[in-house]
Amino acid sequence: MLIRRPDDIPASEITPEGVYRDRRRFLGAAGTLGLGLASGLIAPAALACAPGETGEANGEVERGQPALPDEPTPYETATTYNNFYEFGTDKEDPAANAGAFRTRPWSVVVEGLVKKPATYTLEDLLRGVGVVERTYRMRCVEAWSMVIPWMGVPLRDVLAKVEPLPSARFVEFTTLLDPRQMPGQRTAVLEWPYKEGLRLDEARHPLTLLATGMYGKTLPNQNGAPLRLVVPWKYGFKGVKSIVRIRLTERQPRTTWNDAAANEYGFYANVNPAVDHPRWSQARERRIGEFRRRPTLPFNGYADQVASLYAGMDLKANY
Ligand SMILES: Nc1nc2c(c(=O)[nH]1)N[C@H]1C(S)=C(S)[C@@H](COP(=O)(O)O)O[C@H]1N2
Ligand SMILES: [Mo]
Repeated sequence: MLIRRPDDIPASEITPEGVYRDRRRFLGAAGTLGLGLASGLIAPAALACAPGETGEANGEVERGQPALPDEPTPYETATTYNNFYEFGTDKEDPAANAGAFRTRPWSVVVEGLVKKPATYTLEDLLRGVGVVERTYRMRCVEAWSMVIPWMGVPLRDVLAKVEPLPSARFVEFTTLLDPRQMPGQRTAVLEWPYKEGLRLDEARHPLTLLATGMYGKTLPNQNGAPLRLVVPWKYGFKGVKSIVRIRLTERQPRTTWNDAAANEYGFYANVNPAVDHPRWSQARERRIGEFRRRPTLPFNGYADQVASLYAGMDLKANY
């Protein structure tokens, strides 16, 4: 299958040169803490005091290890290490191939079980909806993670505008289909267009965003411009990019990765260290830019906010 095993990814790719440089700068600023930080020997309190730290711990669960900080991933890394198969399957392909992608004008078809179905211009769809900034941990199914400061609108506010009917239970999202602009769509690496879906209550959760920017700037093409889904407690593949269609349905929609390999990529895709991918463990992750692996947290560390959505569900069966 196409999503690569973590072990297939060489260290040089996991930690691009720019990140090495950035990390050295950080360690330099931390002074004599540098050695302890790298080897994991220093106490959480010392970490929280390191320059540039937010002090927010990641909720480290393993005994005897310090909580690790959630530093925003360097912008350069977050925009050059991407999964966006429409522009190629290598991590550097989207940055290399999406530069000329046209994201204006852009429209989004809203259809299905809604009171106000229409083809909305992007501007109309977002008009009157307040933009928020939220820094989220993002966990890819390939067992790496980043921390991204997003800008966008809560999906629930957009849904409130189009008014789902009482019979609506799911939301389906579809990426643009345009092989002339998206070279990856000229090969059958996935079934195009890319589709994803959420249960309506997941879609209406306040953490769920439609992102239009990151790091205080307009969303780069390789990150899913002009509009992409962000669901921080789920694996990254749920975060469908360059959305042109939002459909409210009664039945659970099909999704691209589930169609490609149902035993590997479930519809729910909640980050779950207790449910391994059939070909690798999901218990730990490599935060891009770091060397040691971190433990992966249930729901990517957002359990206190989202676990109640799944009360009574068997999350091993519904992976
Ligand atoms: N249309 C589309 N959306 C997509 C993908 C893709 O290949 N095509 N890849 C997904 C995966 S696997 C991940 S991890 C995230 C990566 O988002 P980022 O490049 O902004 O980090 O996008 C997701 N959304
Ligand atoms: Mo991913």
